[in-house]
Amino acid sequence: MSSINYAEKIPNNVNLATDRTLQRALEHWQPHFLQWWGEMGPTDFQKADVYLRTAVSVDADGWAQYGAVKMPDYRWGIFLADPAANRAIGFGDAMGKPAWQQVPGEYRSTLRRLIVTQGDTEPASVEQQRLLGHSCPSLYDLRNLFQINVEEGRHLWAMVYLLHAYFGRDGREEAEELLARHSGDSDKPRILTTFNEPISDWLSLFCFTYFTDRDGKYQLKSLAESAFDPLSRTCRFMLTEEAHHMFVGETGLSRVVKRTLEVMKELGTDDPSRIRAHGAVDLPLLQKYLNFWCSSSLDLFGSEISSNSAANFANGLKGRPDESQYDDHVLRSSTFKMHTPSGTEDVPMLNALNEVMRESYLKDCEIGLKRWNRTIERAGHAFRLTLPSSRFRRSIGAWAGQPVNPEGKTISKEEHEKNLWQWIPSEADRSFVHSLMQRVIEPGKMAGWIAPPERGINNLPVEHQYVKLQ
Ligand code: BYC
Repeated sequence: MSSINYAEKIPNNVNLATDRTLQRALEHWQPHFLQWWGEMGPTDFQKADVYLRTAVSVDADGWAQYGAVKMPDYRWGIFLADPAANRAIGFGDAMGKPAWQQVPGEYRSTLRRLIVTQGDTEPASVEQQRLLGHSCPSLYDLRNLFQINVEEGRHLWAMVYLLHAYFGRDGREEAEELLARHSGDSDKPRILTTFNEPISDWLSLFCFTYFTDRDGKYQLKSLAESAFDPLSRTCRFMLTEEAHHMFVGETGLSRVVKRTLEVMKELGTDDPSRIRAHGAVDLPLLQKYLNFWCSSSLDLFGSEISSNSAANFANGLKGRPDESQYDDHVLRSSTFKMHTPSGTEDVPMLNALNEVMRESYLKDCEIGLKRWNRTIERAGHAFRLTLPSSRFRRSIGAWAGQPVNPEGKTISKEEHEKNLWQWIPSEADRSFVHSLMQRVIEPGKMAGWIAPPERGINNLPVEHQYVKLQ
């Protein structure tokens, strides 16, 4: 089951050939996807040979094969993790009953909405990043960007497969709509806020892959618990690809910190203007980017108090990441102390699950910061990077629109307005960062604002020509 059939037009491990109607429907969608890729995917690099990995099996070991691929020839397909024998529902009111192989009628529209929302983020991120290739800091980074882009394209395939296979005509229509909405489009924007933010520089890309892809990890893990088994299996395999995207974010930001510290040492200063004049990202500027992308990504968990999250959990549609780590999987009798602008209240745990997930996400985000701060400390500097409070700059939920500073303190509207550009990138900050984004394409060379990676891809040296531009 786990080996992937590449002989077919659409590579898959779901025996697609045995369902001619579904196969035809997906083969009909395939050229629409390729057209979307051509129009909205990375600009101008479609003829380049990119050192990409492609899934060859969904086994834990050795699923990837590496080689030079032109992106439009990437074998996007449908890969589900192997089924777990006799899988039972692991949480909610139907806990212990057999997992569903089909969509129960009463949950059809909610499940479809969850799958569409998940699916919408994948092409959105490709659209957000489409111009970045022109300003890559190295061929190594360019290759990583394209690897992420093709895999996000595959994640779209994952959701489109579910829509086509289990949601009939509505599902097919939704699959078309996934190609019709576009990131930042004023008429048909992407569904979730963060996916309409432009990503026009690599510092933003690294923050996005650090913070937003990590939301992806949490959301996919919670959908991997779903009673709807095909969704669970799809998400389990997607998570193996997601790990690389977060790696790009974490190592990218580590390399920025490293390079900045080198420049600070070289110049013997921590004066931001001198560091900028030397073509590096000063630490307060990096902090602003962290504040921006972290706060935006915190919105992606939804409202603090949510009847959607309660119903999704109780009905078995969406669990908590790593549900088995908890003792109580029904949550009908526990409460959560919730802090909102109107005070502190005990909320039924089921309604607080978005906040529970947001809190554990923030703890996960801390890990990278601790590492970067250790490097900064070792270099002898007092500056520390921090995560903004989950109340800062929120657009969704109880704290939406509240004047709160990055430490989480409510302040006056005037003070908030006056200081906002001290906390998130101002126009001047963004144009400085853009000025650093000069493309470097000599193998092994790096832009001056970022240190080289510690190692190359798949045991190749950093100097390897990861992208052959035509
Ligand atoms: N922007 O009760 P509420 C990834 C909507 S990232 C705009 O507050 P709920 C990736 C919400 O949809 C992971 N709208 O929250 C990363 C709902 O609208 P409807 C993506 C928002 O429903 C990098 C209404 O507000 N996957 O994979 O409990 C690169 C009230 O909802 C936002 C998923 O998100 C927002 N930020 O939870 C590539 C998983 N937040 O439905 C990929 C699927 C909330 O009433 N989605 N709303 O019209 C979900 O599980 C849930 O929809 C959410 C919201 C977690 C997003």
